[in-house]
Order: sequence, then C-alpha cells, then structure tokens
Amino acid sequence: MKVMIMGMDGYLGWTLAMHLSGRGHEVCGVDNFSRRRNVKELGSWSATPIRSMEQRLKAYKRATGREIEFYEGDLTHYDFTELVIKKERPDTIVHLGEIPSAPYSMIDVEHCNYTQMNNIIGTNNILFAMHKHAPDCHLLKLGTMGEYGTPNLDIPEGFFEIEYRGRRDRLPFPRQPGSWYHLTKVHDTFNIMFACKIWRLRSTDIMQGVVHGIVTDDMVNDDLLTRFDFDQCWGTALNRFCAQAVIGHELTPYGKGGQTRGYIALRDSMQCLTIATENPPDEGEYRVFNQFDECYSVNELAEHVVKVAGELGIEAKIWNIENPRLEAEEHYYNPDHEHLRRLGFKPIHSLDQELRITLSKLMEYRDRIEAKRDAILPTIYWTK
Ligand code: NAD
Ligand code: USQ
Repeated sequence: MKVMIMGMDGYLGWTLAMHLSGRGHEVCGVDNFSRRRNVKELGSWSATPIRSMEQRLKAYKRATGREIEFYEGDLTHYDFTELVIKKERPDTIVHLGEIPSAPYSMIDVEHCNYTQMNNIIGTNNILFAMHKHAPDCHLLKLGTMGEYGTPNLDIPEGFFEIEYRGRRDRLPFPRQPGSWYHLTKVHDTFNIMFACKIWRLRSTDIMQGVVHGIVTDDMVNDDLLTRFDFDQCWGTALNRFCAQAVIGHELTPYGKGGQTRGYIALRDSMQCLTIATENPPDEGEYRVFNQFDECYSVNELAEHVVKVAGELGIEAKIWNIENPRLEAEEHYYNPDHEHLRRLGFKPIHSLDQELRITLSKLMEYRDRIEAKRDAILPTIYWTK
C-alpha cells in the first residue's frame, strides 16, 4: 500500500513511518516542523536528541536499505496539500499533522486560534484534496479520547443507540472536550463525518488515549529515535512522570489525582494504526475506533512509576500539586475499546514492562532533561 503520513516528523509520525515501511508499505510523509519550533517557544526540547529529517531519512536508508519520501510544507496551505495528494495519490493518508497540546492551546487567544486554525483547516484541506484527487483513499485520522470528556456513563466507540420521547436513533455520542485543543478534534470529527456523507469518502477516526513510551524495535540506533517531551505543555502525563523520576524531580499528579484516562504504549499505537491501515473501511463509511491499552488514574500511574523506578534503583516521590486545569478529579470512566481488539490488536507489554524500558532508556538522556528542569512545573492555568 502507498501510505502518506501527515505530521511525519512528530512523536508518532516518525515512529509510524519506519514501522509501516518495515512492513513493506511504500511510505511518504509531510511536515512543517512546527512541533520543533513550538517546543522551543516554551523553553524546552526533546529528551532524546532527535536528528533533522534529512539525517533521519539517510540513517534509515543506511540501516534498512529502504527509502521514505518527504515533503516539507504546511497543511493549512491548500495549494501545497493538494499538490502532494495529487502527486502521490496514496491508498491511505494517516493524518497526525496537528498541534496536539491542550495546555498550549490554553495559553491565550493567539495560541487558541493558532491551534484551532491549524488543526481544523489542515484537516479540511486534506478532505477537499482527497475528494478531488484521491476519492478512494482511506483517511486514518487521529482524534482523541478527550473528545468524549468524562461523562457519568459508559463511552461507546463513536456512536450509540438512544431512545428519546418514544423514538430511537443511532447518533454520535455526546462530545464534552476539556480544552481548546480537544475541541479541534471534535470539529474535525464532524467535518470528516460530513465529508464521508456527501462525497462518499472513507475514514477511520481514531479516538486515541494518551501515548507513552520512548522506543520501538525500529529504532535500531540513536539516529532513528523519535522525540520524547516532558515539559508542561508538550509532555504527556506518564512520559512526564518518567522524566521527572530520572532527574529526582517529584512526580506531579495534579490535584486529587483521580483523573482517569486511557493510556497506550507507543509500540501498541503503531500496532493499532497498522491494523487500521491494513483493514480499510468501505466507500462512504465513517467509523470510530477507541484506541488505548487500559485506563488509569494519574495517581495510579505515578505509583507504577515509583514502583518500577525503585526496582531500577531510582527513588521517586509523588507530589500532588495544584491542578492547573479545569477537570473532574474524581469521576466515573468506562470507555469501550473492542473494535481494534476484534481486528486482532493485543497489547505487547504490560504497563510495568514498558515503564522499565522507558526509564532505562531515559537514564541515557538525564542531562538533557536536567537542563530543562525549569520547563516542568505548570504555569498555564485554564481559568486564569
Ligand atoms: P507531534 O506534535 O509530535 O506530531 C505532529 C506533527 O505534525 C509535528 O511534527 C508537527 O510539526 C506536524 N504538523 C502540525 N501542524 C502541521 C501543519 N499545519 N502542516 C504540516 N505539519 C504539521 O504529535 P504526536 O504526539 O505525534 O501526535 C500525533 C497526532 O496524534 C496528533 O493529531 C495528536 O493530537 C494525536 N494524539 C496524540 C496523542 C499523544 O499522546 N501523543 C494521543 C492522542 C492523540
Ligand atoms: N496530568 C497530571 N500531571 C501532569 C500532567 C498531566 O496529573 O504532570 C493529568 C492531566 O491533568 C490530565 C491527564 O493527566 O488529567 C492527562 O493529561 P496529558 O497532558 O497527559 O494529556 P492530555 O492533555 O489529555 O493530552 C494528551 C495529548 C493529546 C491527546 C490526549 C489524549 O497531548 O494530543 O489528544 O492526550 S486524551 O487524554 O485521551 O484526550
């Protein structure tokens, strides 16, 4: 299959490019390197010393003999997006090319609008270019479990049956996102659903939980590493806790720490995205997969990190700091995640096994994390 990865320079994008290429797919990708710039803006960097795209592609060719095609450009520019889709006419587009940070979108009006314009317009440009030049292409779009929020009900995969005033229908499950960023994913959801309806495009909307982990089997040398962030904006919960542990910083569950989300290891995310790529939906079909391994509260995550770090001789401590976000700190959370399992997905490692790998590898980059220690504690507040 020919697969085009939008956002190929990112945490998931670079990892997926190697993974799909390794399975024999023809891979090409797009990125505007905004993630590198945006992390710098917040005074931080990736714990792993990532190489430039040019160096990555050469290193990958050296290590495997395989080539990956790359286009630098911005998906919010329609002419560019149309050009690459028209030129490559991929079988699948994996769309990861969005700004993924909730805190970044909450900084101020500029960051909110930048995130919303970038994400929503980029996705719409892909939809219009697909309609024109690649109508049979499968759009595999990364959404987020955060679209649903934390309702006091079980969460289905995208749709549910509802009876209201004596009538029944199958409707999209209510979306209650918790940041300007998460809202972009909701807007994308409805735009994609609408495009599938009017143009008979096919799409899988992935509601992915929080990703964690540092390496996959494709990263056979350090030139092939993906990024790993740990600062207040770009680091996600479990990755932050691991980075905090290796430099002796207290682990920072926010508030009461009962906030529960679905979490998935990077290598499992690759497995799921591969399964979805290789099992496309029918023409005109819009389907939703909830993608995560298991649900944990942030307190539980911190406890797992303390335990595994202890086994590696690292003494980690937990510090429940003031919550900078507006979110439920104790709540019901029970999302379904059957669709991918039915297609064969099975988590590769237990959480503790994956944490052992992450913590051991991160020890190599302790100095780089220490150098940006000041970027760890939150200063962006939802309500101020
Ligand atoms: P990332 O920031 O590392 O990767 C996104 C890439 O897209 C970056 O390299 C960035 O430069 C590029 N990009 C952004 N806007 C672009 C534009 N307009 N034109 C071209 N390139 C652009 O993020 P990630 O963690 O790899 O996440 C990938 C996707 O998965 C995102 O859509 C994110 O919302 C979603 N997601 C991530 C997680 C997670 O925990 N990492 C969880 C659920 C969903
Ligand atoms: N949290 C802490 N301490 C920290 C960091 C985070 O307690 O040091 C808490 C947050 O308050 C939140 C939970 O951990 O309750 C998850 O936060 P996060 O920063 O790990 O994840 P989030 O902001 O939700 O965003 C991340 C990715 C985003 C993706 C989303 C999936 O950045 O791209 O969409 O995870 S989900 O959470 O399922 O919506």
